[in-house]
Amino acid sequence: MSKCHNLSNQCLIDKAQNEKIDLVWDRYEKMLPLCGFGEKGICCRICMKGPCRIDPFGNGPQEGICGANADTIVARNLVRMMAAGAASHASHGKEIAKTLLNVGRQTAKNYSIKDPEKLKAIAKNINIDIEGKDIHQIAREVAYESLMDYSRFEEDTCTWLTNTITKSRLEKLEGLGVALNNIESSVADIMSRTHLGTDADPINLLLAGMKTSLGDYTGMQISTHLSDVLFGTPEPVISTANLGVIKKDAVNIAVHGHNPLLSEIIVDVVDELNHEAIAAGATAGINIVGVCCTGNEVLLRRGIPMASNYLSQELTILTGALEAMVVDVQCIMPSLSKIASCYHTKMFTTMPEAKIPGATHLELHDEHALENARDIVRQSIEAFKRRDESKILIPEEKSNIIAGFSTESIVNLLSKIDSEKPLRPIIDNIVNGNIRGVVLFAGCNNVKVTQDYNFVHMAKKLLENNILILATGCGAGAFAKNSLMNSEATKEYAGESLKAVLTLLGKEAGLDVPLPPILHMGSCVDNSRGVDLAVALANELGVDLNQLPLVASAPEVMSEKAIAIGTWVTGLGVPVHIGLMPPVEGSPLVANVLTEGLKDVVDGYFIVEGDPLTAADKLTQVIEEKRAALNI
Ligand code: BF8
Ligand code: SF4
Repeated sequence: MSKCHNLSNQCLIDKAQNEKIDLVWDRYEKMLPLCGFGEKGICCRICMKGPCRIDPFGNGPQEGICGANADTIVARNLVRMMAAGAASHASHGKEIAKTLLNVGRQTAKNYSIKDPEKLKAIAKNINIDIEGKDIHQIAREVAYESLMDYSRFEEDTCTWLTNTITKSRLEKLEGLGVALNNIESSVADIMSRTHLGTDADPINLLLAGMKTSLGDYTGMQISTHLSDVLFGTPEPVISTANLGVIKKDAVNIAVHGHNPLLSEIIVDVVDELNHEAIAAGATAGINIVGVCCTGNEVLLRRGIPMASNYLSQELTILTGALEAMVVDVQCIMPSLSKIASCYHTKMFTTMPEAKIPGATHLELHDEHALENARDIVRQSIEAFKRRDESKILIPEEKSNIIAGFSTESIVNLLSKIDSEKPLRPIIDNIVNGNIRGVVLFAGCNNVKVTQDYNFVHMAKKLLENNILILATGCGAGAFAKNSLMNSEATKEYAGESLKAVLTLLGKEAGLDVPLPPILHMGSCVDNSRGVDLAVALANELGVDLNQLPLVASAPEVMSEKAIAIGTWVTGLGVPVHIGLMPPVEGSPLVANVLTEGLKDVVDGYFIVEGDPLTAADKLTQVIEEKRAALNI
């Protein structure tokens, strides 16, 4: 078995070439040069008089056939991206809320309330009186109240927005008219106002975009916290990451996508079916591995190893040792089914809204979830028998990681040091400068950047500058795969004062080793955990979010969801770095609003910087400016 020492597992890319299988990088090459109009956001397909495109050099048309100019077209396209992101995160949350409702009604027999204390804490937080109510009634009421955020017609602000941000931030957002009352109507509003001949004012459009992006945030809060109720709140857990987690002697099943409703149940049935895998010749039994955010979900709660983040998802099949690729929703390359057909790998789709030609559709239903999971595992065991040994190439690389840093687990850990005020040790170290600030890394991989390169190089520089890092989504995947989420990374990369703090905190919290310098907080929807921690710190310090020495970064940004996330983070007052320019350059006005104008309105703004080391310097500078303004 040969070794891969490349960030992108080069040996499997070479293998694909030998086997004449196109991967994401090949398809990208074939697509070049990319359409310049599309890249700048100045093509419009909103009606059938077009498509229209604006000449960015000023020689050709400056207006579409209806008279829409570049500003209108760019703003319309951009806010439609935000609405798509919000719809994705919101529907994820809605599925989880509906499952909680069914658990409350005791009709979802395959799910249960794994963290009743968290359910009660949520009820309290969203002003539901729990006195004298049994746990199922509380579940029903919490689920109903959450589902109201999708269906409210009164003008009251969404419950999960109102109760999760600082008071002053809420007032600011309400004052601007962007604190929404209903997630789904905010998405519908974008679709309606961007229809031909409705909203042509770029600023008005962008404000609506901010509103729907806050709907994205609201949906994420619901997804994260109700998932914790159903599947457990993450606690620190030790695991491994990268393609080396795929085992030659096991029935390997990858769970991929975002929604933990099926993957959790698949993990549940492993023990009972392990003997069947062994009987089929897989001496190591069944090995579940994670891809993308479903992977993050089961990593945090169950310690399931992480095989891949977004860009290398196809490579899991190229190992020749993957029996099944089980997907739910979002960020699943349609190419997977074609590549699976070149191997013995079974590909399963499981959600009614996400079918892929060539895949076996085995739909997940509440009442049959266990049977569905057993069926998938048994078909995977059958697939194992059809393996072609000559096609197996599993890279050896895998990194040890510590994951599972929910806000609750951080507070629990720190309460061993100060039970009265658990966040105090972090705050004291931020105030005294041992920790200069915090960067939350989120977002995707993008084929326009060498996979994980920006994440890794930015992080190393920031750690050296004594900046603590939180991570979610494919950012967390990048750090996990590249050995940046363990105690050794603290010793190797953290600056002296950060290293001392993490060593001391690890010791005082009863661990033998330093805390990792990058805390894995979960999947993309778990960016809500980062907000929860920031809100707790802000409240403790008596400041608003925009005053904290805190910055977010998505250095390999790609998806519409990431655009929505970045936008609401700016809405919460926090600067956001992105490593690639979104499709807005065709309108200097819109580009300017995002990088400058937003600052005056919501305090947050976008910083666009492609070079990771320069980006790290810029973020360090922002953090130092925030510190100076706080007089610390
Ligand atoms: O929700 S980071 S590529 S997997 S969109 Fe997708 Fe981007 Fe990855 Fe998770 Ni988030
Ligand atoms: Fe062209 Fe206007 Fe139709 Fe867009 S909406 S395609 S700019 S005519």
